[in-house]
Amino acid sequence: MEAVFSTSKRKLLLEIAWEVCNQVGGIYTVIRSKVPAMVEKWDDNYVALGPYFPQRSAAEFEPITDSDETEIGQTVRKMRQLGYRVEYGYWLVTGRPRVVLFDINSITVEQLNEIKTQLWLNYQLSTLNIEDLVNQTIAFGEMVRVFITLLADDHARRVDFVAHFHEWMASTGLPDLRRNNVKVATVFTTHATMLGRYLAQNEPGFYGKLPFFDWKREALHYGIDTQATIERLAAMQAHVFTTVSDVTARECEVFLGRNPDLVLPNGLNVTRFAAVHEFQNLHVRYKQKIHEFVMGHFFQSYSFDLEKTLYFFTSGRFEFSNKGYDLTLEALARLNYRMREAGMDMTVVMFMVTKQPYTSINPDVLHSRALLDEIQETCESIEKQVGERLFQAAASDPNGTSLPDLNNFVDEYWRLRLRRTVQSWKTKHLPPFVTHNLVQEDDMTRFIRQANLVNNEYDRVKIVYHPDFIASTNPLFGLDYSQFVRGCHLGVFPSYYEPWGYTPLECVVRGIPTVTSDQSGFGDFIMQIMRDYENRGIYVINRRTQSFDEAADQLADVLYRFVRMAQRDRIQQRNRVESIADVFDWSSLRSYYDTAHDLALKRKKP
Ligand code: U2F
Ligand code: UDP
Ligand code: G6P
Repeated sequence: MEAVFSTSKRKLLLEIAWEVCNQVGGIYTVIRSKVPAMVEKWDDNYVALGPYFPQRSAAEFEPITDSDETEIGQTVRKMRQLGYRVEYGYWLVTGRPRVVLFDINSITVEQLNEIKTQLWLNYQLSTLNIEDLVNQTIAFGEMVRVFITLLADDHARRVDFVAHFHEWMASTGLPDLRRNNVKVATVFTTHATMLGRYLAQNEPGFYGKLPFFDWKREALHYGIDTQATIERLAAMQAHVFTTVSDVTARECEVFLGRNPDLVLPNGLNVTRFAAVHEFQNLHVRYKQKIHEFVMGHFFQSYSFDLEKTLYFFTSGRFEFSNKGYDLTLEALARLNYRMREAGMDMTVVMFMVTKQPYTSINPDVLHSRALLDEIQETCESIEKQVGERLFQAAASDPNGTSLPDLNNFVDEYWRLRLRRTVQSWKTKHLPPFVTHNLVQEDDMTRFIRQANLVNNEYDRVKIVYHPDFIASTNPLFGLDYSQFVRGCHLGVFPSYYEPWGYTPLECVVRGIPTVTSDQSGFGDFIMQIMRDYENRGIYVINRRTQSFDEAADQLADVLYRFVRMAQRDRIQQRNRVESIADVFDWSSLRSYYDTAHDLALKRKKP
């Protein structure tokens, strides 16, 4: 018998995801940030597979044009000869791995129908009335299957292949790879369960009911039978099945019929500064930018002391209760009450950053910002004029005893211009709590109104709901998301449903303290590996055993303690947060992936 999987053979890893060269959500962050650590171990034997969308891929893909005699190059040619459109090249991200991208339009409607028929006959996978995205993923899954089959048929004698599939969207071809006994060891990672995401959002008391859900009935009820079945088939058929946290592992048994073999926590490509204080300097620099926004947004109505202002934020997709936006607003209303009762002179500005349909940025918000910029320019001109004239006056003063009256150095023109601009800027209206014109009212605006967090002058907690992700091209902040995070004081993410949750982790590696929850994969992980996490600026809200009301109180307590900290303590806390960044570097966390790949190879062995 031929020894197909032997320890002495070269190993080659294929990592397959819908989000390779195609950013949709957090999975892109997983794959992309992990590349450098993967390439460090696998070198040329690491190849990513993804879909090809010319517009989106263009910016991060460079084709290989030379003749390429590697196994991958040969297989790409073979697929092209069979009539498939396949792109082959480098993914232009740190680590620069090779990628193969499949143009799903090369699958004809007839072919797609035939694939669906086979999926039904072999696996009772129904694909009636599916949305177009599912059609696309079936075409993608088929091309991945053909590619891996050709690759393994031709080269498995000399190379051990491991194929690591992420999410159902990459995995429609996985069951056939097993069925046809293709010589490849398979790993499937789910980053959430389709059913968990839907049910957590729609079923009150989701976690209590978890063991009792009938997956099929719920899948049909929510119209996600196809997706849920693909997910289930992939989980059952893979040699090794994994997920990203113990929290999600609990759902897998109920919804996918298999307990994960391993949990693979998510990391980041952490780059720390040689000088420790550098990230503190960046905090001040970007905070200044946020100050500018806040002056433009609020000071036309009333002002407050920016030296005594703290910036909190939350961010993520618009899953109102899953992401804990409801809890956050409730806790802020309580914080506002307590701060007012205590007569505090601190101000908290809370940014709610998410994505909702809008028609434009609110023109008043833009206009106010523009006027503030004009005031700033006028002040700079006055400063320059006064400076030059003072210098001349000082140099020509025979005695040099008295400081001249600076008012005399400013032209009438500038005086008037400054007065006019400031006057036309001031308004009696309250500063709006949403920066954009939304297409319609949503749960966020309703809750803000209901909690009466409408930016009254006497409120100590102000709200800025920014229904778009932050990008440096956005005129309101002029910061990219990562700079914005650095400029803030605290990230608030008390999620109810969150398989992992990158946003609190992204705070930690930038030295910004953060709130998370024990129902999020990240929060659960931190509680397992660290005892003094709270002392290090990671606050975990108990959403497992507490009611909404109790959790809101706990969060309000955390926030209230935070606003009473002295600046010195905040600075030290940021140092402590940042010092744990390395724990989440992929160079430490890759080992979980290594274990999964080794286990898959072991199980595949004849
Ligand atoms: C998880 O985050 P995701 O990036 O998967 O979250 P989304 O991008 O919103 O995708 C959610 C699911 O929706 C499906 C697909 C995704 O897994 O099943 N989907 C879709 O139906 N249509 C699309 O166009 C795109 C996706 C998780 F929620 C986080 O907590 C983790 O941090 C993250 C990384 O592990 O994975
Ligand atoms: N994010 C962003 N710009 C923003 C807000 C969020 O790029 O203005 C990113 C954030 O950096 C994170 C991702 O969106 O990487 C959200 O990932 P998370 O794991 O928290 O949730 P998911 O969307 O995957 O459920
Ligand atoms: C950093 C800087 C300090 C600055 C402080 C502001 O630590 O190095 O110079 O005073 O940030 O901290 P705060 O929490 O008030 O934004």
